[in-house]
Amino acid sequence: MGIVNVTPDSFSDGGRLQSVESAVEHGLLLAEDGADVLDVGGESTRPGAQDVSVDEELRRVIPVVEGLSRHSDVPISVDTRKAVVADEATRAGARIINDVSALRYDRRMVDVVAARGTALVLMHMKGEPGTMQDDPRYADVVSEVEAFFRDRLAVCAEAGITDVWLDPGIGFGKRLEDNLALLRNIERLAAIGRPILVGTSRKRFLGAITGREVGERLPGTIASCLVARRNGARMLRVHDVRAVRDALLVEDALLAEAA
Ligand code: HH2
Repeated sequence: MGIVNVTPDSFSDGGRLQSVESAVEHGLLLAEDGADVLDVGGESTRPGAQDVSVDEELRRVIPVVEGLSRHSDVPISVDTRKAVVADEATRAGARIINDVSALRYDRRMVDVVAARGTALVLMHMKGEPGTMQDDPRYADVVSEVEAFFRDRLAVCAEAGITDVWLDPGIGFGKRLEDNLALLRNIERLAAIGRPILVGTSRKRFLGAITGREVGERLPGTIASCLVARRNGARMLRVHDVRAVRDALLVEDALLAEAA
């Protein structure tokens, strides 16, 4: 899954069309690099991030989804917590809703996903983006995330939503040890019976391990993606599709050789 971020500063007055074009262009490059899904997001959910209004998010996201679906057959996912954005995005061509709140932020989201028949990503997050990194604590993080998924899947089942992916939400209300425990135990989460998506790309826990700033976390990203896949992840949400894909292909070749 290649990340197409539609960032606020690229939407300052006058630069809008150019920004849509560059986001679409970036997405098409990720598709060329081998992305199987393009994840378009107009709201940063980084720790401490502020909420974005519905209108602003629509303004950022919809033209990019339209542009990508016009120029590419690669399935488009929309990273949003808002039902209106999800609804408009699916009309514009999106086929997957990636809701980092797992249907908890906007109570109309469940109806939109059910009515539009899209696939859904349920991501675990403890707290809200604004405050989630303020001293998160777990008795047993893997069991808590597992229980959370079972609860959210029950909501989906009741609404008739069946095409569901699960994502442990690396960095979303998690300490370093929580992120590591989840990545080590993906198989336990996969045993629930749904495919697992994992997003480690350039995240802070990689900086905590390596001491590297965000722009220098590709090696850490690659290492974490290889391990996540070996532990059972079926999809990896990354900025650097080409580099991660190369690493996966080399690992494939080496493991095939050894077999
Ligand atoms: N991480 C971010 C955003 N959306 N969605 C899923 N399913 N899993 C993730 O791990 C995930 C996600 C990270 O936050 P953001 O601030 O949007 O940064 P970026 O999109 O550049 O990764």
